[in-house]
Amino acid sequence: MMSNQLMHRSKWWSKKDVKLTAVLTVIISVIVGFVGTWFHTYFMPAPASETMSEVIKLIQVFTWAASPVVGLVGAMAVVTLLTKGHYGDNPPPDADHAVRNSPRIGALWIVVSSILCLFAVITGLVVLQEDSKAILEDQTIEVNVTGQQWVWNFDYENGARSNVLYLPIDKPAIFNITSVDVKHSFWIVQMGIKMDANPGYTTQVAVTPNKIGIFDIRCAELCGLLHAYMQNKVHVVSQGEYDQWLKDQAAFEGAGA
Ligand SMILES: [Cu+2]
Repeated sequence: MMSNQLMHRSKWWSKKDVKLTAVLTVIISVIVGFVGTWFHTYFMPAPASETMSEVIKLIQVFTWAASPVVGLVGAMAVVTLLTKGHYGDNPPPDADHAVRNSPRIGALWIVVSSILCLFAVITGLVVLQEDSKAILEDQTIEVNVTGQQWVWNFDYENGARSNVLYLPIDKPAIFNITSVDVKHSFWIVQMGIKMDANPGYTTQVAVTPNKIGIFDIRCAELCGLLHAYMQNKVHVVSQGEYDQWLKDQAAFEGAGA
């Protein structure tokens, strides 16, 4: 009993295990921050749109914002496992649980979590907003995207139809997305956009490609046996090359009809 009272008289932050937890929190946070941001971006393709660059930045910011939480929980787990023994038949009284019994720490934790959540929501919305800005612009390409088991089809305003997507560089493209059978998800991997394709429904997403090349289109919603093979390509080309392709493709469709 006496030792209990003595313990509460000494400041909690001067306790050995609290100091150890604090040091470990910093070390684990820094490791998780560095490894987390490196790990994520290492496996991500080089961006082919501003949206993708923003998404990668967002992942890094979120990883750094979350790393102190991982650090604190990890440090507490390590310190508890290393320093707290088995009490046997004499468990410590509730008064010993300085952290659990402190309303101040509880309140602080609610405030910190709320701030972290708000930060994630606001920064996320700011980046999403960048996507939809293109929809409001006049100079846009509109493509109707139709998902089906297990291919994507693209219909252009001039009647051209293809399962290879062509886009001119530096011009916003709007996709009107739907599906003829089950739910799919239209994903241009290197451009950082992904949108559900629902039967009987049209969803929209926009992006401005900023790199010439051939990139991957995938389905990001498990949609049946050959879901993994539901892959098409997008060719990002110059405006002139795009216009020519569109004309040829429409003529080809016309000849076939
Ligand atoms: Cu699919």
